[in-house]
Amino acid sequence: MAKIALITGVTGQDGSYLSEFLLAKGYEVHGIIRRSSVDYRERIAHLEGVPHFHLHYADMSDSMSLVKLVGKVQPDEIYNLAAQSHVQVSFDAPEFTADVDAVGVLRILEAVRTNHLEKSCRIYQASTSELYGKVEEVPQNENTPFHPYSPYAVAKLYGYWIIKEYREAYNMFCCSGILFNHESERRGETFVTRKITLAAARIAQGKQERLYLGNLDSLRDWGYAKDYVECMWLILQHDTPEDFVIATGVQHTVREFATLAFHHAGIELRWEGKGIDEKGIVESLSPALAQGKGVQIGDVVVAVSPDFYRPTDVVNLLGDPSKAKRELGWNPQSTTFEQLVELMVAHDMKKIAADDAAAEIRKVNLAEYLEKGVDK
Ligand code: NAP
Ligand code: F7E
Repeated sequence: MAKIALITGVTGQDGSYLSEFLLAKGYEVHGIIRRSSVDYRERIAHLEGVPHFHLHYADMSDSMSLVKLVGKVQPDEIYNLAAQSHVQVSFDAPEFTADVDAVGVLRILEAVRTNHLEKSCRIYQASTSELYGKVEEVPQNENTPFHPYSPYAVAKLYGYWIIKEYREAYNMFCCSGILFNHESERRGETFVTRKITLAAARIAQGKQERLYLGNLDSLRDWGYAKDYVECMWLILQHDTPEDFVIATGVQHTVREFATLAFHHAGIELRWEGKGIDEKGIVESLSPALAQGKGVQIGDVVVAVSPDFYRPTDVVNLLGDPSKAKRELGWNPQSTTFEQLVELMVAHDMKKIAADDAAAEIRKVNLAEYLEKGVDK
């Protein structure tokens, strides 16, 4: 019998990679989707219609939908990835964030208990390095005290503790993966890495003049999302239910990420100024770009905007993945920082060129429509 997995957040970056990973392992995969007026299934479009991949409407804020779905699917494993996952947005929508990211976890646990699956169903909770927040030690491991520093992190802290509580109170196999930032070519476009790789590609192709960022000094431990979903699965295959830090153990600033991303787009940057006045200036160009009419040496292509500062910012995340290496046999360095940046930029260089071709076709279609009219 194939194992049955239920994934909340299946349309997200991690949900899409995890679906592929579990299907390849022979699982029957069920995912939760929400009704939307626009198409948001881009990341899983290639999986729709694949045998053993099923989508169901439900919502993390709707207990009944979760209870009914867990009863119908009877999962062996639940991967709870659904969340309002943007830290800056959590300052603007704190109540929604708490409902989905905190109480949503409780709803999943109760849906499992209501269906009497607590002895058979294992649950993975997408916890986060944001729990360490205003960090109390560097690097951070499973025993580092938490100091959440945003509405998102506070909501996720509830999720972490309610998972621990149900593990102890009801002897359930439920665990947190404390994952540090993980990125990919499928990363949401407003997270800093993807915002940078897309902008570097647009600037190199003459489609954007400047990229505005917030705190350039912020330090992150960035890994590759495709490598990290394996850990979610390994955590649920472990003999005992435990929490694990998943990280690379290597740290870089936002500025370093931008410098490397622009390098792969053919633009060498030098940095001038401090704080709000800091600028990324074009120092030199690849031979291909040097011949073009777009970006020029001396152009300011990166500037700082206070719009992207947060009321409280987490600035020094570095994970210690020793436990995951030792107990799960996981290799945190299978994709390095350098490889990650390179593959994201390569993807976005192609995407921006292709988007342009599509926009050209739309322009021609629109011109034809305007000329001929709708009914002619
Ligand atoms: P993501 O791309 O933002 O995806 C979030 C997913 O949650 C989407 O599928 C979204 O559905 C779904 N969702 C949001 N609200 C929902 C609701 N009310 N009901 C049902 N589904 C809802 O996030 P990600 O990067 O894949 O991250 C996955 C999980 O890991 C999240 O819980 C995140 O907080 C956590 N995490 C991420 C990182 C990271 O670096 N990526 C690190 C640590 C922890 P729609 O498509 O319909 O919006
Ligand atoms: O910010 C700084 C910003 O939004 C990283 C989520 O997946 O990882 C993610 O949360 C850093 C912060 O990710 C801009 O101030 C500078 O210090 O890419 P981010 P995040 O906040 O770390 C954790 C582990 C999660 O759990 C979350 O779900 O970059 N930064 N300039 C900027 N950030 C953004 N977004 N945009 C800027 O322009």
